Amino acid sequence: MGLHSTLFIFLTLDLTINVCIVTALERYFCENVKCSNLKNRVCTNYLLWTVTDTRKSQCFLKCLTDGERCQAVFYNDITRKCQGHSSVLTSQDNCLVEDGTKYYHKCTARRPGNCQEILCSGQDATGVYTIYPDANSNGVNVRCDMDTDGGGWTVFQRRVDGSVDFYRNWAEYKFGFGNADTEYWLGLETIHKLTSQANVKLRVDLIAPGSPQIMAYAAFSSFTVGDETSNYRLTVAGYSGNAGDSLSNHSNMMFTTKDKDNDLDGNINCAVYFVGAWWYNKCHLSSLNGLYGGYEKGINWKTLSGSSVSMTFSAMKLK
Ligand SMILES: [Ca+2]
Repeated sequence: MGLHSTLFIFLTLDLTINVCIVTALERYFCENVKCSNLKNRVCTNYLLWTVTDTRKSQCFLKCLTDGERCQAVFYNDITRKCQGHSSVLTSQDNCLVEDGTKYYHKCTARRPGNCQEILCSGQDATGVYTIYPDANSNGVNVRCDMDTDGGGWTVFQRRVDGSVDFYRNWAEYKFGFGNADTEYWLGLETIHKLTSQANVKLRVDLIAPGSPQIMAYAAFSSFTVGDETSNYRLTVAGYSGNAGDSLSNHSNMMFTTKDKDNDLDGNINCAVYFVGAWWYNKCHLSSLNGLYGGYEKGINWKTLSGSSVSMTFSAMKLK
């Protein structure tokens, strides 16, 4: 009788402790709802270990005791399979998970590199966020478009009201200017870093004036901006949309500002002539950093509105 009582007390204590552990562990892990139940993807790059027939709390505990090495886990409530991962997944990663598998990352997991990673962490409201495009750098504020075409878009150029002067020099275009709340240019250095990953897409949203005004977009399935030694050379391809393609014509061009002429026109500096800064060739089909409201030197996207009409809104975004 005495032995049974002792066992009973032990089991009760054990259960109590377990409940406490579960509660505590749950606080360390955030379910990544946007990245749970993804199918047809393979994540072997980051797989640290697999444990079968285990409870979720034990799965979390194993990841925690693995320290910094383990950043995230997949756990399947049905098969009770637990997989530890060395990295928080991004939109660039391929993951293969079974039906019912959920993805959890440490709530303190590494800082987001772009808006897609912010979306993956469960923050799905359009607004200004801090991203860390370079692991060694300080954060930079950007506007994240979480609504358009699946969300997760990192906005790197935005014109809304003409409140920010875009007729700027090389250094300013290199490092960025303006305010992510209103109008800004993120900076060629940061854009270069953000397009250094594989499979980056570009989307350009535009509003042309008129009554009614015309909303249109141009999407490109591939987009990169080279480093400074290439003069931030643009490569863009794979147009779709309804604004017309006013950018593929600029692919392979270098960036030109009023103080650095890299365009193909031997007589003029296109940035000076058109009061902008762009990947001009000789000179342009598009010039979205042109003069706000400018006539013929404005924010042009010629396939939508010709050369004299200036857009009242433009946003360039990538993911
Ligand atoms: Ca020139």
